[in-house]
Amino acid sequence: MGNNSTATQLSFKVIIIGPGAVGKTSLLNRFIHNEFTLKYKLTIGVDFLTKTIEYAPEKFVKLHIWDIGGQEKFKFLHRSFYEGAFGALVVFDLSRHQTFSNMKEWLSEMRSLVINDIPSIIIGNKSDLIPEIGQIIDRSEVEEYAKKEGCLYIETSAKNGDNVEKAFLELTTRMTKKMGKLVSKSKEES
Ligand code: G3D
Ligand code: MG
Repeated sequence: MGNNSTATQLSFKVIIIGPGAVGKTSLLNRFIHNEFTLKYKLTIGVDFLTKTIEYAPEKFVKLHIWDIGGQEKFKFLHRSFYEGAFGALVVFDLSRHQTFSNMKEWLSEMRSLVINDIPSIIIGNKSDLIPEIGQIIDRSEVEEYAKKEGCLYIETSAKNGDNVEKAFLELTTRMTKKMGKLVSKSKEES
């Protein structure tokens, strides 16, 4: 094969998790806009969306994004939901304090079910409400927690779009870096 060979397109499974009504589906809709195919997976009851993004000039990856949908409560389904995930967005709601501690449980459950450590971003969503209701969750506490867990922390608004694209891009960058490391490691070993 010469230089003309077309590279196979990378694709990653990404999961979006967190307590109910924090805005997971809204974030996904905001990110995907109208360029989405919605396939409802009856078997496991999750929404599955696909989007190809250009994460660097001329570099594309396809994201298969799994939204846990209304199945948050059915813990026995979580294992198959997590299977094969290569990146995660872990969401809480900046307007409801309880969702911050619930989100921590989601992150630790994910860590117990996903075999390898996968790039994860903690998202505080509904930042558009802060001017109205004030900063009810201490940002430095969230940042400290995120750092301890090795995650980036980003505040988003699915409503006005703030930082939504950024969150997915940051996650993609981390996943491609991780993939690059895995590839070079396997080359060293062979
Ligand atoms: P979920 O998928 O995590 O369960 P949804 O959450 O995306 O269904 O959103 C739950 C509710 O929060 C929805 O309101 C939605 O409009 C609202 N929401 C989602 N993201 C934002 C945001 O960034 N800002 C604000 N202000 N609201 C948001 P309803 O009233 O339809 O239940
Ligand atoms: Mg939802």
